[in-house]
Amino acid sequence: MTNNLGLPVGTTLDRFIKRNQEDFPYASGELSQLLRDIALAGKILNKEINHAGLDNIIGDMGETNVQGENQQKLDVVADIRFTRALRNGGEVCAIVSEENEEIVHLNPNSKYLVAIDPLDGSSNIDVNVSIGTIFSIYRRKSPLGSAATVEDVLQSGRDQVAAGYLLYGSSTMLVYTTGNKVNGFTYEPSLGEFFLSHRNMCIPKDGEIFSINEGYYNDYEEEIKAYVLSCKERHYSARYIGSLVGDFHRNLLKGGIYLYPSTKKNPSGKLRLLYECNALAFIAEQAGGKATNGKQAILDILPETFHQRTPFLVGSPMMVDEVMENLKKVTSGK
Ligand code: AHM
Ligand code: MG
Repeated sequence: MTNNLGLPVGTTLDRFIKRNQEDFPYASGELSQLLRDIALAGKILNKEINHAGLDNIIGDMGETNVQGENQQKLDVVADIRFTRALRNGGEVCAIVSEENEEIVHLNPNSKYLVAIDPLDGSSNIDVNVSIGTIFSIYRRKSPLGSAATVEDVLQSGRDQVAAGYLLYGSSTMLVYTTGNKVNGFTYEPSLGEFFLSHRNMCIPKDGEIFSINEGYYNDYEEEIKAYVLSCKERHYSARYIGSLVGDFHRNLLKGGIYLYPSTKKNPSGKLRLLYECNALAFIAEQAGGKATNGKQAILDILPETFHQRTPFLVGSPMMVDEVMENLKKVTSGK
């Protein structure tokens, strides 16, 4: 029995990746293996997150437990899990991560590079609220056999060959794109498999949800304040988990906009271009949405530094367009 994509019902992630690989005649299978390695690390991390309260991995780095052992913060544990899976998998020449200052060099003979936020939503880790992993995959520019370079890392989001996220929520999901639609897979823990559950995800063109930290309202630019007020006038729903992956995923399914704009204190916002925004912008565009820093598409920004931050507005295209119109009017003095 097959579904309307011609795929067997109950398609596992492995089968889906394999089928997709066959659609690209020149693919050599390395990207497929790399996606499997990320999924594997996600399964391991999912197990640890589920046990976090019991396993003594909640808390600040530097604390010791009653046995005098160092407690590891879950986001550091996550970084270790993904790095180990990608090192063992052998398909990645280097990783850049929100958790490390510098490039972590892996297999110099591999052609792919990964940028990752291993566990996003720090403030929610210790309180049992949804958190996520965000990743981008790039093809290196430097020759095979050498160490990855800064230029390999500082590519624009348009150069991503794949991107995705894991959401550790009421169920665990993997959502990814290789630049040809967005598909979502739900984890079935007793079988240890991700199954295709959300085919060809498309964001509604318009929505009635706005996600922004209103605690910083007084620090936002006037046009952002005006937009927030107009959402309230229209009785839109305010939904803000404070976990980017969770907020993004909800808006992707239901239609909405997520905003982390510049503030007086942080003119570049908070979110990181390489580890958070590029991947979600790629997914948003593939799903029919938009992502901008208020001036240009996120994917067109040429990064200058690894840990660069950017204002981030992402979601349903009509909602993003509306904010952009307001911003343009102010810039042009109308
Ligand atoms: P993190 O990478 O330190 O976890 O920070 C990113 C998180 C996002 O998941 C979330 O949307 C945002 O920070 C929340 O920030 P704030 O508490 O300033 O609203
Ligand atoms: Mg983060």
